[in-house]
Amino acid sequence: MWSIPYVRLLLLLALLAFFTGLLVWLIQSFLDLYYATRYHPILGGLLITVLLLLLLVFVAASVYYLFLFHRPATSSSGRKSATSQRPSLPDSAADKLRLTRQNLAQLEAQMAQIQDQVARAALAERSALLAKQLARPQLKVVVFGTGSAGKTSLVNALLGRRAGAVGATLGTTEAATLYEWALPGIPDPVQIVDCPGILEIGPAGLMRESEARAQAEAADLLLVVVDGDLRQSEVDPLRQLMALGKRALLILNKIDRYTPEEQQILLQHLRERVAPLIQPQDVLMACAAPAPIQVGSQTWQPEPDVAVVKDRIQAVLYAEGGSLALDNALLQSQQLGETAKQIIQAQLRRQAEQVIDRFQWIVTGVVFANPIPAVDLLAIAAINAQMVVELGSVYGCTMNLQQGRELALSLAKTLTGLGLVEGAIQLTTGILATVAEVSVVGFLVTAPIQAASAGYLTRIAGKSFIEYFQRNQSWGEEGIQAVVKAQVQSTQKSGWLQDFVREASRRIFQKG
Ligand SMILES: Nc1nc2c(ncn2[C@@H]2O[C@H](COP(=O)(O)OP(=O)(O)OP(=O)(O)O)[C@@H](O)[C@H]2O)c(=O)[nH]1
Ligand SMILES: [Mg+2]
Repeated sequence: MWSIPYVRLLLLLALLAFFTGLLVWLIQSFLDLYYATRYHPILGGLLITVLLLLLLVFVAASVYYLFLFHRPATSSSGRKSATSQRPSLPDSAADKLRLTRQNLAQLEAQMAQIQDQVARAALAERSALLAKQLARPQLKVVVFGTGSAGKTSLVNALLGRRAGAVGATLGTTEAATLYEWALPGIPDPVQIVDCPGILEIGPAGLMRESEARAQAEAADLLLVVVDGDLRQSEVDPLRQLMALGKRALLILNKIDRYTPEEQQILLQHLRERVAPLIQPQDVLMACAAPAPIQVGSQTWQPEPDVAVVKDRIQAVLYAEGGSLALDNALLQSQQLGETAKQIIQAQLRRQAEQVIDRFQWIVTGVVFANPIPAVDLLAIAAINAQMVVELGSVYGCTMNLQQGRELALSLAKTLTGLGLVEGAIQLTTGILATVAEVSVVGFLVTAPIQAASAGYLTRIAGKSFIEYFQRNQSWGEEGIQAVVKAQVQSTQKSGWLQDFVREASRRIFQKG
């Protein structure tokens, strides 16, 4: 059979021959025309120019198609299709290494901005570990799965010794345990990590699960152990790990509990469930600690059978170990950068919220002290201008009061355009009516209503500005209105206004 690249080459040659013939014919025709018109002052030159242009187009098109032909075709089989959900990484080892180092350097700068010492120390520890790993790569195989699936039994069987305690109850392995494992054909000893089980209930179970997940995230190769069909609650963490770019083998353990027919059905079913995250050849069966068999009055203890799993691990690490380690280091460095970014964002948000908090109370106090018949957005915008400047400085954007005023005014116009002023008055009137201490009768109530509405609108404005600064001083594709509406919805959903009105009536209105 002819291979596809060979057919493509033939097709390309045929096309080239056809177009060359066409070109020769064209040149001949042009030459004839040229000879016929060569003494004409304009037509002769024009024909030569057209001919040259045509030649240029032909050469450019040929170069382009030759380049396309030589580009490596993306394989539709093998690991690529199984990992279609993996993040894309550069091809060359040097690029991966360079990017990882770059990310680690960036992380240093990010860590310097983090105020929370615990979070900073945790990041520093992970980053130091990764740097050490880069300096002296050692492959890490992590055994992951639900409690009692037989993870420790599998580790023991692979190592050929009783390394970890095995037990029928959930939670036998309480902390991740690392063993060195010399595998034939793999230059350095591999690290194999036995994890506590996931999906166990209670605070201790949750703690153990988070440790198992952290280990899994650092794995070069994951062994996901199950002892039956996969539950949806098991598929979800698997999907998350695959999305992080993890390479995994799925091990159906305890196959001595099934007949050969049942084993095949289960295996087939599992292969379908995890496709395309895990390739069929990476879904394997094992019998890590077979139950003893009673033969008459005798008890016979069969040997563990994990040879298929061991062979596959060896083959994967042999063929892909180097690139798996580099991919893993790069992915981990990206993830650390992302975590640091989130911590910094949360920290900035907290600082920004404090600014908003302060201004919402200033505005409420000022409006309460100077009640006027209608909410005066212009007056509020004048105070909010300072809030915008302070919020900008939290996010590293220096702006003067005039710029702050312009932004505050444009937001005030949006609030009016969306009918939020009337909305705020209605909402606060309703809530104030339920706050027994404040009289809702007559003109007296105007001041609290105006004041609480102004405080609420200031908060909406402030939260909208957080979005604006977080997006590098942009309202995003959907514009200022969409941002404001989203803030209104989230503030209403949180029940913040009720608490605020109650607090305001206690702190300000009753004293007024
Ligand atoms: N029949 C059978 N039982 C097995 C097999 N592998 C493990 N077991 C049993 O399953 C139970 C749990 O085994 P462990 O290896 O402790 O399981 P684990 O996944 O490490 O459990 P945790 O550490 O609690 O999360 C033990 O009673 C084992 O004897 C197997 O291949 N066949
Ligand atoms: Mg265990």
